[in-house]
Amino acid sequence: MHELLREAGPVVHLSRYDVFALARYEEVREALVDWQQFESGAGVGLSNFRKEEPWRPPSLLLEADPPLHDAPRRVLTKVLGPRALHRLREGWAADAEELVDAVLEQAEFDAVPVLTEAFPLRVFPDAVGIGKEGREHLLPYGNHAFNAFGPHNDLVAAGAPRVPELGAWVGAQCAREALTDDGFGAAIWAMADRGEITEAQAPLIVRSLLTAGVDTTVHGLSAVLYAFATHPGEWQRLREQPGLARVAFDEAVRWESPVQTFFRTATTDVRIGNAVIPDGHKILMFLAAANRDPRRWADPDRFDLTRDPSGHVGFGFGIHQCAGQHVARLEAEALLTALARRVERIELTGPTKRHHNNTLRAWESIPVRLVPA
Ligand code: HEM
Ligand code: OVM
Repeated sequence: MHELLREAGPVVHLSRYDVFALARYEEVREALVDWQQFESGAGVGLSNFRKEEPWRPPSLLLEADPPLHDAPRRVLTKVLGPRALHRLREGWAADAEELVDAVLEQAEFDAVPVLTEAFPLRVFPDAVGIGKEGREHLLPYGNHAFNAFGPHNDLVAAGAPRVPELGAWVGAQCAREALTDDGFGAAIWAMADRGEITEAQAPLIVRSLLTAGVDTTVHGLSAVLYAFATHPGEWQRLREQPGLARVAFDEAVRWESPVQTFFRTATTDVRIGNAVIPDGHKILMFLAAANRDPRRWADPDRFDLTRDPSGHVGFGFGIHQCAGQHVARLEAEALLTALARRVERIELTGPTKRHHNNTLRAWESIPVRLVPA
């Protein structure tokens, strides 16, 4: 389908939803960068916030445009930046080693619950600084948030009944009093004390971390694990050169695009090629199609550690480019490094199963055997 969309033209009108689809690398990247003509404030899903009520108060990051976007973004850039993450590095590496040691006791297991969900859930909520109670709500909440970008189908309907309960729990975790004094959450509140953001903005910025920070890394780690399970030669390469862990993760994000799509809204009539996207219409950016566009990538369907994946749009591009990408890379580096040290081969032992989500390309089950080194 992605190939058909790319080959149909630089922009494709999808009549069922009256949206304009971009699937080529150049056009997707151009739309991501051009926040003036392609706004986020009307929502980055199918629904137009100017006409339809959002399912929760909009994100101050994802669903905001400059100048409102500026201060929250500056805050997250600092809070999730290299200096803050450096403090977590050793601890996360030790956590990964401990987890890998423990799973090597089992002959065969499902890598999704046991590794790719377990690791982010072990390190990320503590790094934000939320309490120990209720953490089982994080994945369902994030899953629903990614479904809620639309379309309004059975997946959204199935998640809707739990929104009051999950939303109330997430909201409560964002309060200053609910957060430890040494995490990302406290650092966001400290920015409010310094006047960088208001006290009303702080909890919503914490909410962004709890919404976007768990499911994404789970499915990103699943993607890289599945890639290695099905590309044993690339696993050997990583074992010989563990310094490739970060490149491997970015290549997996390019190859699989755990976040498949985001929308924008045209702020004026926008010409692309010979077509005009009318003011107020929705633009659907196929990040995954752009990440495999043969116009940009040689042999795009290959998972290949020798390629330079930089420039992929799996984390977006421009002013909204993923604020948590360094967190995601650090988690991946910790887990892959621990695995590369101890595991000779990753073998699939049964059929894998997809997890269906409107926005995420995700796994429900990846049965594996890890052959110890
Ligand atoms: C934005 C993907 C992990 C927090 C984005 C965007 C993408 C993305 C494509 C751009 C949205 C747009 O242009 O409209 C991913 C992927 C991840 C990941 C593939 C993991 C493999 C994380 C993590 C966090 C996070 C771990 C939090 C710690 C955010 C936030 C934004 C964002 C707050 C909004 C930034 C803004 O609008 O300025 N992410 N993400 N993400 N991501 Fe991530
Ligand atoms: C947010 C957010 C950011 C990125 C992705 C996302 C549900 C949410 O700021 O809440 O997906």
